Amino acid sequence: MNITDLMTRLGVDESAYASGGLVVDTPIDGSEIGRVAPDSAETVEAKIAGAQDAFLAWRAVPAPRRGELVRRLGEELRAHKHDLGRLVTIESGKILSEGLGEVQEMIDICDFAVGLSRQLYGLTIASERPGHHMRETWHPLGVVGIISAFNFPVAVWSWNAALALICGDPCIWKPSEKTPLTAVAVQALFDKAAAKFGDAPEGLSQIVIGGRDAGEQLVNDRRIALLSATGSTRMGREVGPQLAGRFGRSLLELGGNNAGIVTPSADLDLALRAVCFSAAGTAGQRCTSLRRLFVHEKIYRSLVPKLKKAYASLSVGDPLEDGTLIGPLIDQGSFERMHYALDRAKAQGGQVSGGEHVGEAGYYVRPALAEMESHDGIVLAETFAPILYVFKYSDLDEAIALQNSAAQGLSSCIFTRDVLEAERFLSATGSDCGIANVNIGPSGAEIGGAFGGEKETGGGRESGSDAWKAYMRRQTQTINYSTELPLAQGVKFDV
Ligand code: UN1
Repeated sequence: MNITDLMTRLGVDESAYASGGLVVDTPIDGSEIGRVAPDSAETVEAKIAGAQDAFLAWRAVPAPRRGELVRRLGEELRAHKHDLGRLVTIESGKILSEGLGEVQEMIDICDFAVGLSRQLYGLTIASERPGHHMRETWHPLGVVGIISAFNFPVAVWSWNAALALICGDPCIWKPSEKTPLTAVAVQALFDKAAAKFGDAPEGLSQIVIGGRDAGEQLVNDRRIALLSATGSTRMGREVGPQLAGRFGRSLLELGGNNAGIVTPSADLDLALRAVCFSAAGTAGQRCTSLRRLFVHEKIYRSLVPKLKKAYASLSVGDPLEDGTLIGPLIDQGSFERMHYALDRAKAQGGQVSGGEHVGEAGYYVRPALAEMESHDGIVLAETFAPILYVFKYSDLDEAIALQNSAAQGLSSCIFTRDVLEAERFLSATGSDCGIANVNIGPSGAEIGGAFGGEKETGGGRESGSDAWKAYMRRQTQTINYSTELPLAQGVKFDV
């Protein structure tokens, strides 16, 4: 697959992707699309030092001016949406509409961050002491490390980087080794925006190409004030304690095992479409993908056969082609893990339909449904593939309890037209996830809300709402504008 024209239009020099030790393949047909040069420990060190220098300058630039850089980044993304979206599809295998959607998500967070750059509000607080006042001010934090996964190769960077930049923090990004070309292209767009901006310090946003060693270097370096890591719970279990050991801040976006509940009052046609998009779409490779579906016994027999029929009709194939709904899995490892999970589901007594390998080159699969009797074993593991485990339930409380019994707590949803059921699901005793939806699937969140989840999902929040606070340090300030020195809590200390 020739990507030279695409890269040229994105402003990437051939030397950045045509030679180097890391070979990049497209999951579309397994062919080579580029080679990038991995960083060494020395180059990573130099990049961290450069980012730290950039921090000392950038933190003093007024936040609305920092916002101007992010505005320009958003403009570059708008102008190159089609090319970058296509590159996302070629490198990650998601269908073109989703590749473009991912770039739109980047544009959206840039817009959000630009507005935020004129806010970053603190509080003023009443002081108990006469002639005093208190306030809370948010200051830039330091260098932000970003480790991202293959499935959202560019959007997750932008959720972090757009906020970090307006908050006064430089970024160092280690993309997935499976998707470095999109990162190289985004870096070129950032460089273009920075050149138009004028006086952005060198080293404000950089990429590091590498695997585990490069990631660990970021994790262990005290100059990385915040490390935002997206990936498996296994990765988070290593990264979290290492960061905690040096009192570094972490923002973890780890695994999900997202569930949906379909109640008897649900609009079944709507639920069916939402389930297909969220469970089979993106070939089940979103952290928000729907993996477990609880269907009430009264509607099980009308919904599940329809779902099977819809699944059989979903077009699987080249993600660049119009009409394709499901692209390939990222690689052979994913394919093997999917089949391992389906074998385990069958061994647990599950009725499996779908899951077959489709086509020749590339790991294309038909999405699978597994009707399960027991909610245990493989069902409790996150398999990054289009497998939907389906269960029959009779009591809503029982379905919510089963949903919450997964170790992860990212996203969840209920399909119902009964306000009591919807509110019960959203209440303190309902879903225990970071995201809870009514009459939409668990995936496809907008950037305006805080994104992330509880329990083994890691607890981090990125993107909208007040997620920006993770990228700043809070300072409580008390100012005495009197000539007296009254002490708090009535303490007397007369000298
Ligand atoms: C991810 O899968 O890592 O909510 C992120 C969604 C997207 C983001 C997914 N907006 O599905």
